[in-house]
Amino acid sequence: MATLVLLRHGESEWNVKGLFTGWVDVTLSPTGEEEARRGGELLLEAGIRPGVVHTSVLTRAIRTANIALEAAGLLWLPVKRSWRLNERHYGALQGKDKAQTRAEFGDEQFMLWRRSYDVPPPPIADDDEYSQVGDGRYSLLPSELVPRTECLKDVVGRMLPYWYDEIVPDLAAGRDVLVVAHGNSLRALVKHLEGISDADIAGLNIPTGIPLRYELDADFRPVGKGEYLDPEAAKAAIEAVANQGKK
Ligand code: DG2
Repeated sequence: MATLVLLRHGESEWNVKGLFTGWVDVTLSPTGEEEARRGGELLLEAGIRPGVVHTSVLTRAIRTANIALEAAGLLWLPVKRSWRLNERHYGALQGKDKAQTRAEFGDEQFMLWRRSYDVPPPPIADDDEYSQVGDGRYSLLPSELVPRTECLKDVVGRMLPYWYDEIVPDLAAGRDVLVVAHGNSLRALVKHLEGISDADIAGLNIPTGIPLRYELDADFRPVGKGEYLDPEAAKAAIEAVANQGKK
């Protein structure tokens, strides 16, 4: 049986400001750094010893992994990074205030953009200050493959090849795996793992900095639901994510 741990990065500077972030590369807030440390301590306390770590190519996930691994005494672990674990690209909403967007477009449209499975926000213009076209970290991706917007279905589509081609082989090699990523890229992975329907995934929110543990069977399917290593803290934090944009 293999152990898989999913960790959303600690609170980012734009999470604090209530801005849609997506592929914009913001760093952790001081609280986020503390959450990352606590995340590492929770791994240690639970006796979880991953053999390999996977992160997105965004600073908030990379720094969370580093801080958590240091706290767990595992800074030496091999780490693999991929844009396929990046946050969902939030299109033209990137850099916009969530509460203002909700007030301007109404609750229904706001929640469609944020949580529907297949409605992407409007695409971002290539010359927008928050566009990723020309960002050197995606230089191996043809420009037309750099997303201008994504819905969760798009994230499932670009994340799953990474799950099958990079993460499952690590699990198959007998290593426990830690994945440090984002609210929506992890929602996409949890949807796949737990077989959550397109409609029900709207109700799933992932808190920052609290490790979510799965025990997997021989086919790399969870034997039960994911368990947060600090269930009480997770409950409150999930509520806070669900309520973002309500001011
Ligand atoms: C948040 C998620 O992503 O926002 O892009 O704003 O996990 O990288 O902080 P993260 C963003 P919501 O979909 O929860 O509004």
